Amino acid sequence: MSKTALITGVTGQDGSYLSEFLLEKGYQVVGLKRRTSTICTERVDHIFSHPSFKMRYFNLNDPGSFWKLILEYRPDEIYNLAAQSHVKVSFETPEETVQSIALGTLRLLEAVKTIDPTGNQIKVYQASSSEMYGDNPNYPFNEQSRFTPASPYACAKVFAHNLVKNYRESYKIHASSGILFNHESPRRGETFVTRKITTAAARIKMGLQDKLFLGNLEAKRDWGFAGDYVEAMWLMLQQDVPDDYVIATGETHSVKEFLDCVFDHAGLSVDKHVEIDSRLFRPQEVPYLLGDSAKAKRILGWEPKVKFKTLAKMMYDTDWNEVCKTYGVNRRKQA
Ligand code: NDP
Ligand code: GDR
Repeated sequence: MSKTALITGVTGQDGSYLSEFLLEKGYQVVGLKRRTSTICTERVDHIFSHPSFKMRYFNLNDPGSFWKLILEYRPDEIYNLAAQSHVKVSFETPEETVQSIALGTLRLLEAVKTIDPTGNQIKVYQASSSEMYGDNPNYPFNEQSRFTPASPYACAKVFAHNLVKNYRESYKIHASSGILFNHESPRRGETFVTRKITTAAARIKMGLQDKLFLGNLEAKRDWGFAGDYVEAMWLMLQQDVPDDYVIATGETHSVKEFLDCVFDHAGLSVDKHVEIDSRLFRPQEVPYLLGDSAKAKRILGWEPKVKFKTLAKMMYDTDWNEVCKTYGVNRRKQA
């Protein structure tokens, strides 16, 4: 019998890669999406008619909506990916952020604990984040490193992370948290810095815009490829014992390095096209993130495959091809 997985946040970057990954493994995938005023399913449209894929409405702020779905599908695995996931936006909408991440996770854990009191049937994956380390200066970060969250988003993720541990220890539910460092892809949301850079570079190259406005270029991130990271989520739920795992590349690069890499590849001048806009700085910054995923390598056998420069070029090339498809070959020749 094939396994059934429920994925919250299926319309997001990770939800789409994880759905593909699980469908290839023969899972029945039930993707949960919230209602939005415009259709925003483009990341999963290509699998919509797959016979093992279903999409259902839910909302993390509406516990009844996922209680019903857990009872209806009796999933083997639940991947809790839904969240207001933008760090800077979390300073502007802290309550929505905390509701979706902290209370959303609590509601999900309560449902699992009550529906599966033995903890034998449902395994849960929680999307924890490297943002939880905040401005802790003692990198590289592993599962023992101290959390010093520096945004409402990170505070909510720490809350959810601690809850998962607490429910695991108190009620023996099989819940694991992946402390994932930044992971990107051509499907990354356009307001995160990597994709903002690659979409703008492609548009500048095509002559559709002239300037790219950015905030802090000095911040350093441990950037990996989302396609590699969803495998780690799945591996965590295949273990007999639930636990926490850091998932990272072990390399860190500044925003400036990512920008230079993309603009070099596109044949564009940073000096001519990029300007700093103070409105894009955050009330508190996370200056330096570097992960140590030795535990994931040792226990899960997981290692990242895609490297920094390959990732940056992959993202730019996809955006460039998209711009060419939309605006035509003639314009491409002029660019
Ligand atoms: P995205 O922002 O791409 O996707 C987030 C998903 O959550 C979307 O499907 C969104 O729906 C949904 N969502 C937001 N709020 C609600 C709500 N109240 N109820 C129901 N659904 C909601 O994030 P990613 O795919 O990049 O990340 C997945 C998870 O992993 C998130 O929890 C994120 O915080 C975490 N994470 C991400 C990292 C990364 O580098 N990508 C690193 C570490 C952790 P809609 O499409 O309608 O907006
Ligand atoms: P982050 O990703 O905050 O690390 O959270 P983001 O790409 O938003 O920022 C990375 C760094 O770039 C700097 N920056 C800018 N950021 C954005 N978005 N826009 C800009 O114009 C800009 N200019 C500079 C930021 O200040 C920051 O230092 C992501 C999200 O996916 C979270 O959900 C996840 O938990 C963490 O990664 C790990």
